[in-house]
Amino acid sequence: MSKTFFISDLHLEESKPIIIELFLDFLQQTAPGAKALYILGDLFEVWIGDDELTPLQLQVSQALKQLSNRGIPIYFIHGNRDFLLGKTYAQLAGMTLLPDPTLINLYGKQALLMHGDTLCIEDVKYQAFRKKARNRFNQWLFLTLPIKLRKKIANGLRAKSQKYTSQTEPIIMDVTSQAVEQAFQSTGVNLIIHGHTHRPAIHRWHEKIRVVLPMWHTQGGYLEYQDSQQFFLNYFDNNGYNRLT
Ligand SMILES: [Mn+2]
Repeated sequence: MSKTFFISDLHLEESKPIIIELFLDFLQQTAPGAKALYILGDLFEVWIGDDELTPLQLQVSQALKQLSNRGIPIYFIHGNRDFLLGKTYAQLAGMTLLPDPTLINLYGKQALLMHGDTLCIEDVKYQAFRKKARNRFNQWLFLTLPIKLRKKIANGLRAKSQKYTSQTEPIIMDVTSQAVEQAFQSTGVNLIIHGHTHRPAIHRWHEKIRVVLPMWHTQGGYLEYQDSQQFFLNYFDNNGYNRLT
């Protein structure tokens, strides 16, 4: 049986050693059983450029590279946290960067992969920020700044984002049905896989399926998609596995 794995929203950072450990474990024990691994954004909580790697970033790149060396291709779509992750790091980690969104052929079925933030169009303030942050010139400018200053700006943005998230209605920050419909219609797919909202679920609407990947807060989780077109959201912690169909 062949299967493909999808993960997102690990938000790796030094202050969450349990999640780091779960992920390294996943890469060593579980991911080698997959035909390919897709990371759909927010692998890291913060990313300010490829030019100065933290011990965590280095450790993760080595673990990813090990998996890729075992013959498991790894694909990466940027999240709203790690959108500055560049080709240098991707190469180091043995990952192939993909645009958001990306269409893939999943065992004969077309699937649309995305981080998911572009589906949250009701969040006007975030979308305005996203437009600025994804502007190539702005990114180039940011990356020319000294690392210390970049860290300061990133921390400021993070604090602002946390405050904003805590003060904004969750429904505003969720996907809107209009954007979801548009994504289905414009691509003609029946399957969308994304993360970002931290509301893991398998939504079914007639023949259309939208899988929202789990975030890694207290446990790990991933989508296992089998060549039989069966799929599962699997959760695990140090004590074992749980499966949600
Ligand atoms: Mn996100």
